[in-house]
Amino acid sequence: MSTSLRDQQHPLIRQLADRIESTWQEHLSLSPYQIPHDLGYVEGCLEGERLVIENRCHQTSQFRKIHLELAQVGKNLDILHCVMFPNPDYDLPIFGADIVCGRGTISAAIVDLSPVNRDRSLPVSYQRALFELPAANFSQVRELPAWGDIFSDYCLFIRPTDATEEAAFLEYVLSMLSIHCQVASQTQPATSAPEIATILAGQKYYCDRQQQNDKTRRVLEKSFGTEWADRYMTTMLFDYATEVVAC
Ligand code: BLA
Repeated sequence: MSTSLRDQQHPLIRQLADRIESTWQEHLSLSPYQIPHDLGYVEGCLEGERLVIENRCHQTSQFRKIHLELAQVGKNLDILHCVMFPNPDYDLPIFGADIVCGRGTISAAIVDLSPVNRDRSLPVSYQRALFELPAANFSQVRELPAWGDIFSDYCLFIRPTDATEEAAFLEYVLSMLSIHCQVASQTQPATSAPEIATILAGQKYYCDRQQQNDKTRRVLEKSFGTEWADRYMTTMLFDYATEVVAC
């Protein structure tokens, strides 16, 4: 993927994309992940709005799919989307982040480590590290939508109001990501079939909920139509495993 799209995007998106990738490179041993052949770089245009999407994916022994997507709609809407799907035999939360920027202003900036185990709580190793993070104050905290019951107590969902808040959001995302990469690297796979079945079900629930985000769906439908948008949301953004696949 060329870096041209991110160079045209809001500086927070550009900086976060660069630093997410360098954090992955620092902590993880990345292997290529095969993106469906027609979904790596996508351009669509319906109703006069040109939508460009660039996807980068990797995998590691702990993660089935590590996905960074940058998208731009016309000149007015910039999007960063990032999700790390653990392999279903690892009891790890799902890291997710989304930034939506309309006409130069960020309306939504969200990041979370979302638990998928039976009681939907983060493992103690995460809680201990996250608890230590310096609390940042944001003046506009947004309310989660109804489908947002997947998010943890550490979820940050804000509308940053100035450059200081943008920088604080960036640092929070990177701290969370770095904790995640470090804990994940030290985690052993689960062995019992019931444990793995619970993780698979938790990951499916996460994806089902995310697929209910009508705001994402509408942007994709406007440029690509209903069928394509549905395929994209279920196979590229929030696809889930149904069994453990050996690497
Ligand atoms: C909101 N996501 C949005 C919005 C748009 C998109 C236009 C509305 C912005 C606003 O309310 O201010 C669009 N997001 C996209 C598109 C893509 C995308 C088109 O990623 C990809 C092509 N969304 C995620 C992930 C999370 C997430 C990983 O993809 C969280 C970890 C959350 N996005 C999320 C939430 C909202 C949102 C919670 C607010 C939804 C609402 O208020 O109804």
